[in-house]
Amino acid sequence: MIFYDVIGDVHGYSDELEALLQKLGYLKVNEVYSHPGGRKVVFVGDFIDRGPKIRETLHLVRDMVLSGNAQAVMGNHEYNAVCFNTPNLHSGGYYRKHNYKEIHQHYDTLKQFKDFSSEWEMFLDWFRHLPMFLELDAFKVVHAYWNDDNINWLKENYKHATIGLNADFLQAVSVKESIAFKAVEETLKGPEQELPDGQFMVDKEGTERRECRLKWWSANKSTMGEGIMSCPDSLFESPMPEGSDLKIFISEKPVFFGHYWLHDNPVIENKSAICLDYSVAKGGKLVAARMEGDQLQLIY
Ligand SMILES: [Mn+2]
Repeated sequence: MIFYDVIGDVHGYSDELEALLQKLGYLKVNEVYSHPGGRKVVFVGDFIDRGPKIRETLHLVRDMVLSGNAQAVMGNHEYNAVCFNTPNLHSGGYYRKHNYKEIHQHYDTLKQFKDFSSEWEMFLDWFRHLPMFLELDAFKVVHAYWNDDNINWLKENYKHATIGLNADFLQAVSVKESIAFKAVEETLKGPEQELPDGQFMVDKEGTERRECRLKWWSANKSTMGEGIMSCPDSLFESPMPEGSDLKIFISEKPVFFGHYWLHDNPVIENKSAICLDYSVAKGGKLVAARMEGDQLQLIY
């Protein structure tokens, strides 16, 4: 029986990652972190962008994966990096635009790999072959959202170990409204909820948006304040818009995910769906879920 520690979004904060691994009892042996009791780590993705030590983070995580001490799923930032670096032979350019917005989001990674381009190619190739979900004996892992239809589509169509994110796959996903687009977009970025007419929220880039991130894992969706992220104050007590998915997510095996930039102290709201992203890249905490049989503990 192998026991696991699932770790949230690292975003280039390798010092915090090392501190957490040490707290969890992992030791650096022959340059790679491993656990003397045979425990393994699962990473929920989003290793790059934002933080000061992106290269160090990637080396640490990839070395743990290649030596069998960890598994990792792809985050939207790894997916975006692959798209940013893959030429679109159908319409020119790349599968992710190279405008100011995209460059700004990706800037810390570009800067830190400026003199290490062949190393960056190696990591990009590793990203191309990361799974988008994991289903283990006792739990499941995904970067943003577990939806059985999306996961089943990925099982059939995304062969991470062999083909991975090749140009054909990226082309299929680039067609908005396709099943491929929905499966990848929602799995890596989560489902969205449209606000009622005339309402909008202001995102972290200062852009007005009618689409909000749906708190799909929320154990209570009776008001918009509980059902969506960054809910405008004026809508906090309003009921969720008609047609919203108000079902409470239930899963026999807990689903661990990251992506949502939660803050305050880590809590388990819904035992079926547990977010581990507590915004280490915004002064928050890097969080692990320690699984021991049926026991689950958040460590940070
Ligand atoms: Mn993310």
